[in-house]
Amino acid sequence: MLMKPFSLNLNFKTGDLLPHDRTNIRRLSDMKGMFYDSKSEQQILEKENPIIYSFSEKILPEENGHLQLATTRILPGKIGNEYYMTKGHYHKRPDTSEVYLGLEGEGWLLIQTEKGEFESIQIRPGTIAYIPPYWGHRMVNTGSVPFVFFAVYPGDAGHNYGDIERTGFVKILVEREGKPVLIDNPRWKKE
Ligand code: S6P
Ligand code: ZN
Repeated sequence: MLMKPFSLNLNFKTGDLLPHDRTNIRRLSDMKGMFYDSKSEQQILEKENPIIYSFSEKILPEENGHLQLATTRILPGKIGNEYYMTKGHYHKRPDTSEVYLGLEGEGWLLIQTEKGEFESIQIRPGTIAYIPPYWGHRMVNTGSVPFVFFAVYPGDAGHNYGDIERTGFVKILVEREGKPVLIDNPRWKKE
């Protein structure tokens, strides 16, 4: 069936995408074990369960030829000295790419292959980052305000979180003397 063209409204400051079909909220309890300082994680969870990020999606057919549209808002904050971040994922169809556009706040895109090749790209409002096929991706908020970005990716890309949950990322972003620094992830293991 032929789909009718449509338009949406994207608020560059807040990331609100209107109309959207689904908003997902990820709290610290949804990311157990993903921040390296498990002691801080536990101490925080005993008192509260903070929202780390939320993302809103326009649901489109999960088919080759279509595109998916989403905005993400990562709150400012840290667990221990590691900045709030997305879980990160590979695509279920690994030969699919993605485009990120920074809208508000600042952060870093961490990207890696399954074999452990690693790159990072600083994202500011107006930065477009191209994530080629086969690279896992995670965004990190290193600023003091919400970090908001827009994503476009193939309709049938899907998400594979399992590999990242098992291995984490090669490097993690932590605050040292008030500045973001990339350090080796002590938990990184090759498959
Ligand atoms: C989807 C795209 C984003 C993320 C969102 C949340 O391919 O990369 O919409 O889904 O930023 O991150 P994550 O890693 O929890 O899916
Ligand atoms: Zn993706």
